[in-house]
Amino acid sequence: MSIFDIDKIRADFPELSRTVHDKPLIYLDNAASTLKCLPVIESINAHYSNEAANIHRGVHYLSEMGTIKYEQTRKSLQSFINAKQEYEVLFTKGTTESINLVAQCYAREFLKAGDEILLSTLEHHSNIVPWQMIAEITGAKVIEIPINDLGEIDQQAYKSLLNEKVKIVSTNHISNSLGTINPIKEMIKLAHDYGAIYFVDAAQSIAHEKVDVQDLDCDFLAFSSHKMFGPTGVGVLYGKEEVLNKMPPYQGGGDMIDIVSFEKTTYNTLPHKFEAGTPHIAGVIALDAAVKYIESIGLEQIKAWEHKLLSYATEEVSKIEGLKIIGTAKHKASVVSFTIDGAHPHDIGTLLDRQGIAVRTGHHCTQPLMKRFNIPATTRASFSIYNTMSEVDQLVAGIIKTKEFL
Ligand code: 7TS
Repeated sequence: MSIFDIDKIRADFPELSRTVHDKPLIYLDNAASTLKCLPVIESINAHYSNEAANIHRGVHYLSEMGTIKYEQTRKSLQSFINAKQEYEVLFTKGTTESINLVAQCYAREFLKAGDEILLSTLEHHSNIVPWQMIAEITGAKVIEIPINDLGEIDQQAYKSLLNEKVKIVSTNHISNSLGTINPIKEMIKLAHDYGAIYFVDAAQSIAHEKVDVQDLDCDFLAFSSHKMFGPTGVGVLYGKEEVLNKMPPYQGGGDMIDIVSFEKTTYNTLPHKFEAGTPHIAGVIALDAAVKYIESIGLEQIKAWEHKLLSYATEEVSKIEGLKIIGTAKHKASVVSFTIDGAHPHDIGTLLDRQGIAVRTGHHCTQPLMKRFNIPATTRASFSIYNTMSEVDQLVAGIIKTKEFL
């Protein structure tokens, strides 16, 4: 698609034509999960209607065809994130499981008492709690990298926290609550100068920004299919070959073994070593359709459109009296989080919902971040490729109406 054709894109997402409370749906909860495009829906339907069978173990036609398609998604993802090797792309259940896998198989194995793990205030709970669980077991310490009032990671503080005891730095690429785009390439280089490995939580960037793991030089990177128009229950963990090879397996079971005996079991090579049991076959195959869909539009075009939406939404909501945007970083993705004087976000969300507008309200699984801004919650509108300027206008009108009601 050479020209960004919003009508054509909207037609690719059937859910956009439904109503909610008798109003046309305005879906602004894309940071939580995106809607699904037709090629993904058709892929799921085709698999279960005509192609269902287990993979990696049968010699029969359907099993072999399923294996080829499943492995095709790995190839597409390798190229999508520019991984050096296909087997550096592992399938998981989602970003959360990818982080837990690295915490369990890398941190638990290699960290000892006194070692340090740096995480920023911006992190989602899934990029905090797994590390805390491992810190408790190993005696390592989790240390917070602070942010400034704009919601940007304090780079001076980051530099001063780095030392030889730091073994892992883990941050998101883009904050789910505020939309801050973090300068991870520079941060990764600094971590490597001290011999630490860097984990990138790319859950919020994968459908919005070009992610190139070789250019970033990150050691691990994770994302979820459901935030990039793909099915739920599928995620990706990228890891550098040499690091993945050092790690013990995550779960034991079928597919991850080489030879099993009661005396001694040996493990399979990458990527199978980390993929025990029957995976979400239909979901992984449909993820290929999602990757190809994003590529057919192009991340540069996606970014440009979403940036227009962000600028317009920021400008328009800022005019509303008593509304305060939380997160005003210089580099931001299409997320507008806000509070309104005298109105609880839960009430704002409920009243917007009555008008067909889906936003998320709450702490967005970032309680330390809410504490940093001294607020319990925000209302968050997060945009995707199929949103329009007219929907921004309706959001603004909806907020004004809600304010009058409250
Ligand atoms: N990391 C970030 C930055 C996220 O935004 C999320 C989900 C996760 C990790 C966890 O991803 P999962 O697919 O394993 O659940 N974020 C959100 C959100 O902002 N609203 O709902 C889920």
